[in-house]
Amino acid sequence: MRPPIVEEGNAMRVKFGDCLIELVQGDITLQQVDAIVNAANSQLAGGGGVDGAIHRAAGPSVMEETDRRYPEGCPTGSAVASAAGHLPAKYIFHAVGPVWRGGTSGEPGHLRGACQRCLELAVEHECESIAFPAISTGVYGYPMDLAAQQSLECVRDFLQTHQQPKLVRFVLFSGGAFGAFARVLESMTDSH
Ligand code: AR6
Repeated sequence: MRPPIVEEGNAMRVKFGDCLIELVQGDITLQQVDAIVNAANSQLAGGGGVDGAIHRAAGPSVMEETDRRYPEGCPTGSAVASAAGHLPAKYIFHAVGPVWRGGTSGEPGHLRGACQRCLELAVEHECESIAFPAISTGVYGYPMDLAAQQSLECVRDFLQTHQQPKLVRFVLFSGGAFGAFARVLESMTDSH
């Protein structure tokens, strides 16, 4: 049976069992969810893009915590958790996506691994809701449509197996990113 699709403005929701995948256009630092995902680097050193925005909004306690708990950083294709400082969320999951090198250097597996580890962390930390940015699609150069395919497939497969977290939201910064994710999510509902 096709799951219901609800579209209103730049928002789209699709139910998978008891769980919801939601796409919105906006700023991830403003999301009222249990956990937000950061697109970090493997040194957890901070940087520009969404990483810079999250650390600025959360305050210095987050970097202090990641320096203390993860002095070795985090490997590409995985993620680590911290508290969320001044943000409305309870946790930040710092995910390290791959740098795009043409697609034959294991990039899809690494993007999926980072996404899946965040979902596992959400379950371990009893998060009912989690918000992702489009990991790797900025400085790391991953093509938006391919990133949307990997990320959404990862979430769909995880929800079908685990039935949690109840809400997985992708917060897309631009209309183009929103459109790319919406096309992939819509195509998934056809084969569901
Ligand atoms: N909310 C949601 N999405 C955002 C926001 C925001 N506030 N700001 C940017 N984006 P990027 P990457 C989008 O470059 O490619 C950093 O320096 C942005 O438009 O932040 O994984 C890290 O320290 C893009 O679609 O992350 C790493 O060194 C997406 O977030 C490196 O960049 C990801 O872009 C990671 O590169």
